[in-house]
Amino acid sequence: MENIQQPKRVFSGVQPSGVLTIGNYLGAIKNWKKFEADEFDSIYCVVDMHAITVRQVPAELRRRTYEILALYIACGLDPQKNTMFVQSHVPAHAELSWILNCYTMFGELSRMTQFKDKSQKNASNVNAGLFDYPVLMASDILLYQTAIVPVGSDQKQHIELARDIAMRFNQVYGDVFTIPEGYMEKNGTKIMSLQEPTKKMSKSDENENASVGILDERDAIMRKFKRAVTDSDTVVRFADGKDGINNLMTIYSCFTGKSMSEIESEFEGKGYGDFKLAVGETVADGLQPVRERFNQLMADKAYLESIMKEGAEKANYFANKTLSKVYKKVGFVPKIR
Ligand code: ATP
Ligand code: LTN
Repeated sequence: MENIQQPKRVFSGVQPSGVLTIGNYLGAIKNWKKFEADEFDSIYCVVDMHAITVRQVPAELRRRTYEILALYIACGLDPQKNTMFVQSHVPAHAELSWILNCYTMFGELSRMTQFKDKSQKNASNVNAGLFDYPVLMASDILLYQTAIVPVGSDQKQHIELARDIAMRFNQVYGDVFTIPEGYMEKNGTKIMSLQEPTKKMSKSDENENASVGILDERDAIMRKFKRAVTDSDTVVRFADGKDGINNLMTIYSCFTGKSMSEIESEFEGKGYGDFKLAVGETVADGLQPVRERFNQLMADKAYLESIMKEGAEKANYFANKTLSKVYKKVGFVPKIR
């Protein structure tokens, strides 16, 4: 008999915790398009439950949840070919999370660098959810029997933990979970701050010149690139210690598809000023269609809601299959109907 291969499940998510940056775009969303091929079955989530690990203004959280969904589509994802949904619409995420908490060690969570960073940044609100964040993320991934998780490199440690939890559970109960693998591009998995190029560009950075938003206007984009921190050298080349220039070259390369040596030749004999201008223009041009599509989508809430609804129905179906299996394995009495 012909061996019909099951499509591989792909899962990823973004928090509606701020305005998305070109870091989120290049490190994550832009790369998801390739998983629309037949051999994959992709699910993208707006992880609102993760977002509340840091205090959010409710009306803003609601608006941003719509915005992230609109951005998924505006960045090129076809809602017919991908399942898109909102995390809090699928209760199984919270339910599995509780179970997996009992299979995750305190020591493991204490070692998570994101927890350490965020505890420092939010010193007055180091809540249990912030500590437990990676377990909810493991639940997101494992509920859908995910094989591939496309993310930026800052999420590597969380994916490793999700794998460890899955293996630990499977060792006790048999093959319940697929063991997921992180997927990172060679280029663009860590876009750096334009102001402190040794730090990751982050949507929650207070310095607005540090990050470029996917929805920034052309003027703002040009201004931010003009002000980007570089070095005292004058040659556009990719080299150790040239963090600012390396970062700008990476961004330029992601938008144009040019290699580092092609970029070096293109700007031979030209100064940083010309280079920054070119990067700004390329980024502004590249994002223009995204911004236009985004504005159209945000004007049609009913359409976005129809996608959320359909996505949640599919996601609930898949997620509940895994959750029932887990409940049975750990010894819970099935619901009496
Ligand atoms: P926050 O600053 O609120 O912690 P964030 O900007 O890190 O958020 P997330 O929602 O946590 O964004 O991440 C969404 C996706 O974007 C993840 O896959 C993450 O790895 C990726 N990502 C975030 N920042 C960058 C960056 N600077 N470079 C590349 N990828 C990134
Ligand atoms: N922690 C992730 C967001 C996230 C995620 C996920 C990514 C939550 N659940 C599941 C991939 C798969 C972040 O990017 N900060």
